[in-house]
Amino acid sequence: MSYETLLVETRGRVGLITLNRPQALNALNSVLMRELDAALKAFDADKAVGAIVITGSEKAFAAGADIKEMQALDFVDSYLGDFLGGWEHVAGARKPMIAAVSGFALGGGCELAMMCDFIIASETAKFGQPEITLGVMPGMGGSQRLIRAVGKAKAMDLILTGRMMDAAEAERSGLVSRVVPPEKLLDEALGAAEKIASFSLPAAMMAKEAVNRALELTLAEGLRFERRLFQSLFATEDQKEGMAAFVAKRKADFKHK
Ligand code: CO8
Repeated sequence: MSYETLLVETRGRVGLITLNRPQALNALNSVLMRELDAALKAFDADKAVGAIVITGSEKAFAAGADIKEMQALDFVDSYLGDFLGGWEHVAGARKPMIAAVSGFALGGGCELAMMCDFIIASETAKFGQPEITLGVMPGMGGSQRLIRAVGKAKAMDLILTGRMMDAAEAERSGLVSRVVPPEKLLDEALGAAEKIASFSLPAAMMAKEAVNRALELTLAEGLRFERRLFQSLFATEDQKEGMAAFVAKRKADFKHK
């Protein structure tokens, strides 16, 4: 399938999606949202893919929602059409998903990066929620996911002032897991994704599910949920293989990759 706003390919067992609207710094319009949803669904369904990387260009991961597209929207159209509602499907991708961020990740771009399971940033990355400067506020999860990632003080600072934070501050704040030089970004993200894809896919997907549930459940319910998933993995051949390989001092060869 070919896309108008994305480049989609596989590298080994990694599905790589490159946002590709260079003329608009990868601003997220409705075509891109639909295409990203379709590409993620295709990777989720593809047994040859064990993890996904989403990236942009060197200058911009994505400079936010497409301001030119949404400028003329009114409330009734926005409400009846559930404007931005489709992004929940993007966030719902089931396989592990890494954002590789270089340059601007602003507004919806920062929110898209936060929909991924973790963010690897280049030293040039700049994160922000500048919606306030446009007379609006975050609408794709920024007010909910940013506070969970960086805490209330930093989230309020970014959302209320609209300022950008650089990669070093983002790493200090816990928004990104690694910062690397720009020329190493894609290799670093692909390497991490390939590593994840070499493990048992049911284990990786359940681990992702459990970590994400931690944001929504009480500790007691989260621990119970985790334990049930953990116990269920003992029904897989990959648990037998992983533990047998450890005991035999050899590399595990997981069946459900
Ligand atoms: N929407 C549409 N077009 C954009 C956007 C955008 N968000 N960002 C940049 N562009 C376009 C510019 O209009 C310009 O096009 P043209 O050449 O036709 O004028 C081109 O991309 C290049 O941009 P600049 O010339 O501005 O490049 P600079 O290097 O000078 O500046 C900046 C880069 C600082 C990133 C600047 O472009 C900028 O401030 N962009 C807007 C950032 C912003 O406010 N983002 C938040 C948008 S609101 C939002 O995301 C709401 C989230 C809630 C829902 C999300 C749903 C998807």
